[in-house]
Amino acid sequence: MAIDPTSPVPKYTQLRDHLLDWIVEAGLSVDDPVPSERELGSRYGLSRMTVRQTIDLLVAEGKLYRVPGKGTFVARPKIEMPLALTSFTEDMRARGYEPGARDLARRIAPAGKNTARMMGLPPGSPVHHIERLRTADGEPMAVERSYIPVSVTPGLDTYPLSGRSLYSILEEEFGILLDSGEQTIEAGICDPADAKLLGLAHGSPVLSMQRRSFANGKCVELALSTYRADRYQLHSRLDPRRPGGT
Ligand code: 16G
Repeated sequence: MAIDPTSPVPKYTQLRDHLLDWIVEAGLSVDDPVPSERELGSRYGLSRMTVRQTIDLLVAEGKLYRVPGKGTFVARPKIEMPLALTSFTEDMRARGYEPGARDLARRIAPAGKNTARMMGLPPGSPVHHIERLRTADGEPMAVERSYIPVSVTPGLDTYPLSGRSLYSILEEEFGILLDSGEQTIEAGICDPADAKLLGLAHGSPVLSMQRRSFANGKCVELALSTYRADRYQLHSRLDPRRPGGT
């Protein structure tokens, strides 16, 4: 396997593809070390800078991770984001992780114009703002910012959320069963504050989610969330093509 210097494909991209193939061929599994940058440089006849660029890319993609002073290792496969109205707690438990939440902020404030419009509320209606850092086995995975109308959940601010699922409180304490929802997912760059919370390098890629959840036609939650792009990916089944392609 060699790098083709005449190819229009940049050398660091060629090395990325070689390395990914090699990891499979060599039968490496999660947490196994990959060769050092120096070794890869001499193996492929590439400069240390090019090798570093490739490793940086694979780390940002969530395929490898670095441990300072120890080396670079094969990362766990990404979590497939469910395209369903599941709660973080349910989803993590179903995958065998222990879900967690750290309260970052909680307050009641009047809904701004945009929030009110998106939630179908009169502007200025009181809404709960709930900001949480979500963790799986203690590892930060996402920052979630939820807006919930006080009118449907009076007193929600008195329930601790650290050890409890928000959706189960809605169900058990307020009798609210979310029955429909919609979600927009965009690629984004982590802002410095969220990067710190999520343990990411500045400028790391993230998935920005905007979810509206409804019960009986009423919007109960507007959630603006930042998920680590190195730990999450989207997967969806595709509808079959219709004859004629329309
Ligand atoms: C999911 C939802 C979030 C909701 C949370 C409740 C997204 C992408 N996800 O993470 O809106 O607040 O579940 O989880 O928006 P909980 O019941 O574990 O607190």
